Amino acid sequence: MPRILSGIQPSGELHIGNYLGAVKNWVELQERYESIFFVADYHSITQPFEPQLLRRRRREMAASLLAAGIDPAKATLFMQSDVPEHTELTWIFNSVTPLGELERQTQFKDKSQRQESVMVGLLTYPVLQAADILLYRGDLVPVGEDQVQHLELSRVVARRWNAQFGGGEDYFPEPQPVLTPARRIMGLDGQAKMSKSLNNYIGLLETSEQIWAKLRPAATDPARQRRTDPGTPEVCNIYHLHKAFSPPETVEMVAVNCRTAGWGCIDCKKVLHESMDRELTPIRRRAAEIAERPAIVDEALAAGAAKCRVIARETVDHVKERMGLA
Ligand code: AQP
Repeated sequence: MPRILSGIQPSGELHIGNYLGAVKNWVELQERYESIFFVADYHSITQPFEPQLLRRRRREMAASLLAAGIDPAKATLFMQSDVPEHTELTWIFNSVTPLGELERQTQFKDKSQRQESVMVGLLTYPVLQAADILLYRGDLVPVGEDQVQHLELSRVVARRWNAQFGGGEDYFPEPQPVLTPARRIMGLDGQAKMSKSLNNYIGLLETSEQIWAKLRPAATDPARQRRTDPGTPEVCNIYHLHKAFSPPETVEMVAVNCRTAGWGCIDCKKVLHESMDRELTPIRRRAAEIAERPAIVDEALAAGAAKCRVIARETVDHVKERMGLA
């Protein structure tokens, strides 16, 4: 059975961009693939962070993934730093990763611009990501569009290591991305990608009231200055959220009512809010159940780490052997 693998940073709360772009897909794919998912806590220290907050967010992210539908009976869930082989293989992969490839990564360029002093970890972030995937010799990686370039780097690393040390064998498969139709959800400002570290997101576990308070002022088609102005659904972020949350007949209705100014933007947002509530209410309910029984999270993470450590050690031992390090 092909193996899928993906992770998410505990750099903030799980938002609907992460959910629609990646996590919802994980939940579907766990039915059909051997699935490994992890909370990428080592990745999250590549940007400024507070230890107390990180400690809380790591747990919250694991709990949110379980609430979103990751089922420990079907998939393996673990905390990245519980499996030390991730950093061990990263160091090894540093020796087959061209510096120029890292400097070209769009995410590095974006995030380094937002920081006064840039740490090496931000540059080598994709090498850790290559190690995350290749440790488990993952075939498919369900991610949002923003991660596609990083995944290309994982393929470069796999190819280079295989060529230099594989002994004629492609030990590491070249992982392929799996994208959802909602591959890039924009933030509520309609300007930048929805992001944990920008204040432009709707948290997956926010209450219905909190979501409405964010949806109400959210950016729409700027051409609709007045209620009677017709709009272009394709340029409106709210329309794209409808495509992710509303049934096809509603999406159709939204498009017609936007083009004809049949609805105002608030009418359209009210319908979206109902659709979101339909999908998110069961997730909020599960989150509340998990909060009552925190052992669910501990048990899932402990079992996941124990299983992954065995696979990861085997890979690193093989790699060290091939490279003359053992
Ligand atoms: N806006 C988005 N639309 C679609 N998919 C998205 N993803 C993130 N934002 C969007 C996907 O979610 C998964 C987990 O993301 P991550 O935590 O590894 O890192 P990220 O892409 O950097 O996510 P954020 O929310 O933007 O976090 P910060 O602000 O900390 O950088 C990935 O599969 C990602 O593609």
